[in-house]
Amino acid sequence: MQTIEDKIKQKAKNSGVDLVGITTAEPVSAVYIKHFKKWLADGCCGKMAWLTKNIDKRFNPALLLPDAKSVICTALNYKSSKQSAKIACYALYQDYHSFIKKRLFELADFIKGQTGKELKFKICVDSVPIAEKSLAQRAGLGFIGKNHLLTNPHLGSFLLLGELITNLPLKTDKPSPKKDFCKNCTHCIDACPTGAISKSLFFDARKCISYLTIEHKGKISRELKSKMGSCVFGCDRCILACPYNKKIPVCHSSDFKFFAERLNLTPEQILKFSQKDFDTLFADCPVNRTGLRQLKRNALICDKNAVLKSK
Ligand code: B12
Ligand code: SF4
Ligand code: SF4
Repeated sequence: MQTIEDKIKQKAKNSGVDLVGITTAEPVSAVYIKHFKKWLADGCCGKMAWLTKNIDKRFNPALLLPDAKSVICTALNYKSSKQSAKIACYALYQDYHSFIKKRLFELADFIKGQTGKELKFKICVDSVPIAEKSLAQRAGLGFIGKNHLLTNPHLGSFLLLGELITNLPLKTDKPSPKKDFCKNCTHCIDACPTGAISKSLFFDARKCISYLTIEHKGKISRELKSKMGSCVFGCDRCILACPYNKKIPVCHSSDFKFFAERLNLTPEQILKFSQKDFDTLFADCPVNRTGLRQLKRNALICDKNAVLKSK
């Protein structure tokens, strides 16, 4: 007979996500908390001041939902058959936040129907203060690689995460084994143009092109500008370099809409965009939150980098 856990996993997979695992709502490990606090104290979060808020909630799902007993962790494979060197792969699709949230709301309704009990729940996709990768690792979805991404040994790290915290006690899955999956590999570190990830395993968001192009509103130093290459929005270098991503299937969820028209955009085209062009192309996309002004700032840097490269 199918258990409630089996039914939940089946339902989630039928809705389009690729991985599902269950963990308790206990706080994340003391090592994680120590590491996170040191990371903040060292200023590695740059201007992402929101990361310094709701710290206790980030470490403890039960503070996000009173009576929380379990966390259902999901991951969506978003590898595409074609990639762009300018726009990060996840932004070639519709906005994953609303896509995953919708599936998790449906999952909550399903659980209510199956158990007949009152279900308290909280849905988290990226923007809620919660340690998503750490919980996913504890739910057995994968390991955290040297590129700092949650990586599944069979599905790689083109994965977007979402969680459903519930007051329903559920049988949990085994955490991902604590073995060294990366071994001697340093492909991601070698591929990172700015040294944001390094052999010291220290992630410096201030140097990360993803941070610089998406989150950072102010000026970018000349040195970092030159290292941004052609990245107009986000960066996939440390994902693309990972051997775990070489033989994985592409995104199978046909409902997760892919916008091929975002693939071959040039910095020159972006620099000529009107607000209407921008709104039309990025209406349902994470690029939308970054805004046209910042996208043009990034495009100008990439345009100058291309001119310098051609000399
Ligand atoms: C802030 C943030 C960023 C920041 C900082 C990134 C970072 N690595 O911390 C910036 C803007 C740079 C960023 C970039 C990207 N992001 Co982001 N980001 C987040 C966010 C909102 C919080 C992460 C956070 O708390 N960071 C602070 C650090 C201290 O904590 P941590 O990430 O939990 O990682 C620590 C632990 O994992 C610990 N650790 C534990 N075990 C191990 C083992 C090893 C070997 C190592 C090295 C470390 C380690 O060390 C880490 C560093 O201190 C999460 C969503 C969420 N709520 O969790 C998404 C999230 C991490 N981002 C995501 C994505 C997709 C990206 C990009 C790929 C987007 C892009 N293409 O441009 C890049 C990847 C950059 C990278 N290599 O990490 C996904 C990652 C999915 C996955 N497979 O892991 C998430 C989970 C969003 C989601 N819901 O899917 N992001
Ligand atoms: S996203 Fe780009 S800049 Fe950031 S750590 Fe990965 S390779 Fe380095
Ligand atoms: S590229 Fe190599 S070191 Fe980096 S996450 Fe993948 S396996 Fe680990």
